[in-house]
Formats: sequence, C-alpha cells, structure tokens
Amino acid sequence: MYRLIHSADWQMGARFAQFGARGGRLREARLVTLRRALALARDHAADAFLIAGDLFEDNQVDDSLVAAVVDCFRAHPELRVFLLPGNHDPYTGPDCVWQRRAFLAAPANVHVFREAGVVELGDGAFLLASPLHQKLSTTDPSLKLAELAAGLPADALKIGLTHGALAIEAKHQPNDFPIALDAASRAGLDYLAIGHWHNWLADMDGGRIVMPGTPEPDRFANDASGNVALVELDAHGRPPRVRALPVSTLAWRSLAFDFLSAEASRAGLAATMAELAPAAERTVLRVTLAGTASPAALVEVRSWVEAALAPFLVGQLVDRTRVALGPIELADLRSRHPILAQVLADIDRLEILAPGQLSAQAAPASADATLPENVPAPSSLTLAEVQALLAPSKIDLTRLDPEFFGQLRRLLLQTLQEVAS
Ligand SMILES: [Mn+2]
Repeated sequence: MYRLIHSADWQMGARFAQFGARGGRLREARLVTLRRALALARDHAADAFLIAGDLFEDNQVDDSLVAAVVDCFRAHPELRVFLLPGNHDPYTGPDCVWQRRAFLAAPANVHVFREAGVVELGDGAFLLASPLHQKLSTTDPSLKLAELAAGLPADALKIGLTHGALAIEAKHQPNDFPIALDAASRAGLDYLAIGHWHNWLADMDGGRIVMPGTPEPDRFANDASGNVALVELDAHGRPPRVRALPVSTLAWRSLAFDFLSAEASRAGLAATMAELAPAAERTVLRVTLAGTASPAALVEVRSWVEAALAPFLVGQLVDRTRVALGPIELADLRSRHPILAQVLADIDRLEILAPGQLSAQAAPASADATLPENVPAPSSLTLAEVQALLAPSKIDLTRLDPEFFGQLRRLLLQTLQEVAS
C-alpha cells in the first residue's frame, strides 16, 4: 500500500492587506499549519507529502519566508516532499521562487518539479507531474500526464500531480488551466492530486481526482477549507481511500450587530464573543454593524465592539450603518447649522436618486413628519438637478453605493462634532 498526504494552495506570504499590520499574524499561522501537516504525515507514516501548486502567494515572496518553508521540510528527512509550481508561483526561470538559494540548496528529501516528469516512488508506484510555467493558460495541464503515463507499465500504480480549475461548466474561466473532469481515468491514473480552488472537493472522476482546498482558511466565506488529504492506494485499478485531516491554525468568524434590534444584537454578540474568547488568539473575527443609528448611539456601540474585539488575533469592525439624526437632533442642527442640515438633506435625496435604491423613495419624509412645525423642511433636489450638478465633475450616480453615502454622512457629522467641541 502507498500512503501519502496531499495538500495545495498554502499561498505562503499572502499579504491580507485588509487587516493592515496584523496581516503578519496570519502569515505566521500558515507556517505553524505547515509544521502541523508535516507532523501528521509522520504520525500516519506517509510515504510522501505532495503540494499540488501555489505553495507561495507569488514569485516575489521574501527570501526569509522561502528559507523558513524549506526548513520545515528539512525537519522531516524521513518524508519525501514533492513540490509543484502552480499559477501563483509558476516556474518561469531564474527569477522565480524555485530558483532561490534555499531551494537550490534544499535537502535531499525535497523534490521540485521544475519541468514535467516522472519519479519512481518504489514498489512499482510512479508519481507523474505537470507543473505550471505561466499564470494563465487554456491548455489542460493534465494532458501532459496522459503523455507521461503512456510510457509507463500499464499495471503500475500511477499518481498524477498538477494544478488548475476543474472544467465544470460555468464554474471556471477558460484560461484558468481547465482540467477535464475525467482527467485521471483518461490518463490511466489511480489518483490525481490537484490544487487551485480553496474548498475540499473529492468526488470527481470516481473519487480519483481530489482538490483538498487551502489548509489554512483565507476568507470568511470558506466553509470547507482547513484540511489536507490522507490518501491510501492499494494497487493499480483499485479506488483510492481519501480522508480529510483538519490542520488549520486559525478560525475565521463573521458576526453582525443590527441597530434595528440593538438590544438583542448586543446580547447575542456578547454571548458569541464570550464563547469565542478562549480561542481569541486563534480567531480572525469580523463584526459588521448594520441598520440606522444616531451619531451618539453609533459612537457608543463602536467603542463597545472595538474593546470586545481587542483580545482577538485579528478583530475587524465593518461599519455599514446609516447615520440618522433624531427629530430633536435634526431640529437643533437646522437652527444652528442650516447649511449643513441642507447638505445632509441633499445627501439623502442623492441616495434615493441613485439607481438601485429607488425602493427607498418613500422613506425620507418620515424624519420631516416628526419635525416641530416651526422648523422649515428642506427643499428636495430633482433627478435632473442632481444630474446637472454631478455632470461637470463627471460623477456617475450609479457608482455611489450605500457605503459611500454612509461614509459621507459620518464624515460630516464627525466634523460637526469636532468643530462643536
Ligand atoms: Mn492556483
């Protein structure tokens, strides 16, 4: 029997720019995960450790990171490690990551497939690899494996290794290295280890094509990532036994606070965050604020959420609220800052006129309805007036989304508070 660990899409060096300086913590976690996966390979007495492309985020990653990754492999001399250049880290010649000093001086257990080729694994088993040499191509990289397989004994156990999108109708780009859905059986392979997509996918071509997904989650939406595949192969022609082994270091969680039900939101959020607290150092947590809030309520909730996020490895606050003044605040603003009040009313009108938001047409009158009678209601802009106003600055009304209007209101009200204090 031949036993291997198959992984892909580590994307070491991924920047996670959306988390600013804290992105470094996510990069470090990936090395921890790689060490864990290698230790699992040892514990399961695997004969080989395959990385089916995109070990690195790109060919420009730091030398120190490349050295740290090679050191992970060096710590397991008992394990044969086979690395395949993918579309993120294609083998493109002297300047690519695979030609760095750390790889040119790599230990004997590390094998990089710079070109397509076959390695004899022993016991009549062969590993056939088709690496990528560019970032995009309409050619199926598994065709190369069929060519290589044709030169091997028909009854030999054959394991393929390549990288690309599964050619599922309407689910892939034509230039994304489309791999035929029968690529393994077509080439006479007993197992085809591929990488590219980030969720676990193991039911193609009679279970002979496996995409293990990224071993470390990289977005809030990934629901089937965080694994490597443990694969057991008995003999040529026998179906592989494949099992997902969880290896991820970090968990990504996304929570919400809605001002529509502020009290229930706060209680629910507090309870969930308390549940997550013991694993705070291993959790990437996003809290999205939604609904309509007064400036004072928003400041209070923001500071509460920010404090609650502090213990987490990465805490991200996404503010999608709409700032609204209550009747008394609005009346006060109109008497003391009539021009600003008019600007805010114009922003409300603009948002209503922005296409896609016409359903809110009826909404704006509500604030005015509760106004004291002695406060004059602002006049409303017409669509023609708005278009005439925006035309000279070439602003396209359709490009102004709710987030833009939210930021605009916050900025104005913030400035007002700063000026007032
Ligand atoms: Mn890829």
